Amino acid sequence: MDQTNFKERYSRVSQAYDALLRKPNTAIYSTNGIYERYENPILTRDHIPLAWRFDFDQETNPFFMERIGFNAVFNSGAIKLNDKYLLVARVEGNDRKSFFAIAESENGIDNFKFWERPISIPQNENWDTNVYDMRLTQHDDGWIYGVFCTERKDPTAPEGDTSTAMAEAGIARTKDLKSWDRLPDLISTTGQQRNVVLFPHLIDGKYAFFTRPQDGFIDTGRGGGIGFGLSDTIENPEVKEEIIVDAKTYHTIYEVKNGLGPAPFRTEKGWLHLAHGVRNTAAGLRYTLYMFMTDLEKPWMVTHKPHGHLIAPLKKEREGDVANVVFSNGWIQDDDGKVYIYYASSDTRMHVATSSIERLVDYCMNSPEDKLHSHLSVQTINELIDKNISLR
Ligand code: M1P
Repeated sequence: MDQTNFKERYSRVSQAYDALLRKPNTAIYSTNGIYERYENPILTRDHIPLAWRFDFDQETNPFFMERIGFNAVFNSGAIKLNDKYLLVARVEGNDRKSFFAIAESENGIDNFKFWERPISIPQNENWDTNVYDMRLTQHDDGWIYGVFCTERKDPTAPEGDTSTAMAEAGIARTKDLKSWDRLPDLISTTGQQRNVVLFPHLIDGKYAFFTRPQDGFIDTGRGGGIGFGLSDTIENPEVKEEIIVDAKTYHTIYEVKNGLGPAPFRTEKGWLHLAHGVRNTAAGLRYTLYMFMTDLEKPWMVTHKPHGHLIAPLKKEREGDVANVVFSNGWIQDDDGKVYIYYASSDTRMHVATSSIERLVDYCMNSPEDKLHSHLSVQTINELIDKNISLR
């Protein structure tokens, strides 16, 4: 076959793209009973619209070659709006620049299709070099906020150092996800911030943020874990004091660092949180997802925390640009309590797992905690065995 013929290539590439967008997704039977994984990833670089990649003009692109390449689609914020399941995906080009683009599905599990254009985020005076990992919050004030990481070269980096970067929390808001206003970046007392999430309600008349203080770009250093702080206004956001909600802790799945995922869900029993935890291994950092619950009135106070991870990278999820990573910054709750957990694997592609508020609350409230020592883990297992023996 002639691989350079414009018409043949156009037809073949278009057919494959259309087939991918129509591909159904099926739940895999869950042995843990907490959530279901699905057979296929829901969003990949192959879902990028062809009009973003190819020049359709035979005069200027006689071989129908790709003109703009895309590397990955991952860490997506999520929201249900006008009955559509929407992901604000982190799209990474071959040039390594990430930006945001919205993909829409009727059912939240398959047939995700990108909107016609990516999002154009307005720039403040200090331009972003790179943006990623947007958390969406439908706030009581009527706006939908997107809080994301804005990355710029560290101005204090010594001459010749072309890689040391600074991470801060950028903030934009919208009513329709189409036009966005940019607010100033969040100011905090710590050097850098990533994984910042806006809480949906005011607390004592102030905007409340979950933060992740860090004193280096990769290394959180003295930043102790998932933090929390209040800002008087959202137009000039500044958190003057941060308390640690969930500390990084020796010999846990969040020993090196952790960070909140999406904005938490309110339930009758407390706030449900999804977060990522990072530990180090001989093969590099391993990112897994875990959950905890906080007090309804004091969302900065942890009330329940199951041991270990909820979702860890499995099989093909382990492969990708940054191997052995699962990361989530988006989930959706339906009116009937069904929960769609959107997670990325290995900084490469997006997946969905489904559960329910009822099941996740049960999981958080009734799973044993990490008691931080092997012999106590054995004791916990023996307690369950004893109970089961007594039922015989
Ligand atoms: O590469 C894994 C993840 O690393 C960062 O997360 P954290 O700040 O917790 O280390 C982010 O760059 C994230 O986008 C990425 O998926």
